[in-house]
Amino acid sequence: MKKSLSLIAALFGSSAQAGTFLTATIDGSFSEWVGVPVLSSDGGDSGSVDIGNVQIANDDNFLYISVTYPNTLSTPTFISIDSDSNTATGFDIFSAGLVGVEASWQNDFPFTNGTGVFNNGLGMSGDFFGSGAALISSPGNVAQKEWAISLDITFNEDSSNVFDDPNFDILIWTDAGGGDVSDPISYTLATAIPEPSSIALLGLASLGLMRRQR
Ligand SMILES: [Ca+2]
Ligand SMILES: [Ca+2]
Ligand SMILES: [Ca+2]
Repeated sequence: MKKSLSLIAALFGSSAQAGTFLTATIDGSFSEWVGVPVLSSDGGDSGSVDIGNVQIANDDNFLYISVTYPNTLSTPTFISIDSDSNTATGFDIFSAGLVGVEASWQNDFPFTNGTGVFNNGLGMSGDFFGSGAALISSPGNVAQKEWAISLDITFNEDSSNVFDDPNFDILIWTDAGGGDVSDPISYTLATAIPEPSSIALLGLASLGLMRRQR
């Protein structure tokens, strides 16, 4: 009985703490983002590109990111991922001590970072275009953008998967003007929440298990 109860607790516990399971369409229309938690809110900086609200979601195949830009200036936008959530490895953006990133995108263009090296030239492999490029809704200056990044991409350096660890940190930033950064965002890849019917089945299965153990 203890076993079946802890299994149920683990299933519900993990879905509550993880990110948002959602399939976004990279089309410059943002209705799917309504209701997705805002993980960093930093609008209101004057001057150049102002990183506003950042939302993140994923499905089984892609990581999705949405960023708003209150003054519609939005290029360039950089996405950087600290794949091991360790500030001591990878590159420290703006030497701010917020992240130590290993994988980055300038708008949609992919590149990799080494420890103390902004671009180590080794790159990534996988979707899109075989180079780990991101799919972006618009390259120009707009009030909101969305991205898709494949969860299958690998580092050329050692063929390891960028998203081997489902827990990682993300920084959205720009070097335009005086520069702007989001908060460092810790994200955990979400897994599909069981359908009500499968939850009911799970309940029945654990009832059966409890009976058998009596
Ligand atoms: Ca969309
Ligand atoms: Ca900002
Ligand atoms: Ca790191």
